Amino acid sequence: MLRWSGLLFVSMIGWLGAAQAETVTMSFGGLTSGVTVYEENQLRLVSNAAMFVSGTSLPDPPGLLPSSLGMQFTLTALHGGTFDMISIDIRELNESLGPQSLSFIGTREDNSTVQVSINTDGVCCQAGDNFGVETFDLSAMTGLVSLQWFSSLVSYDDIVATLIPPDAVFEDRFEF
Ligand SMILES: [Ca+2]
Ligand SMILES: [Ca+2]
Repeated sequence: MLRWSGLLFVSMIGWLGAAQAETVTMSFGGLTSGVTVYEENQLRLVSNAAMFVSGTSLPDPPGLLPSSLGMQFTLTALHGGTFDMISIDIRELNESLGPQSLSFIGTREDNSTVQVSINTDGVCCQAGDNFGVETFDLSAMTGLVSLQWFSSLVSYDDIVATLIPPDAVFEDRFEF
């Protein structure tokens, strides 16, 4: 008669159907002036100075108005995975300022970085011209754990990103 002389371990490792990637937008509908943390749709934006509400001269008010030049913004995601940037809407604070330059720095899980620099066109802020808002393509920035930038003389709206779920590993161990 066959007898177990010891313990038999069976390890089962499999892939669950991965959760779907989801594209979300931070459109600042719940922003209140004076905060340094704002969360919307699983995205978290943290600043080192107060964020103000930009209530006018945007196609989809409100937006985000920085309280000081050069203040730092850090965008992260709350869903536990990484995120791919898609775009951000930016306009100059007023027409006399001319084109504004910004550099976005994305950090990946392995601490490598990817940078995208943009320049606005200097045109602002007529209603017939989308208030001078431009949508900037940040889709080169994929697999991020954070996105960081220092503000210039601009306001912001509609930060769009795709949330990439963490790898869903199913592991179970049976003991007989
Ligand atoms: Ca908005
Ligand atoms: Ca513009």
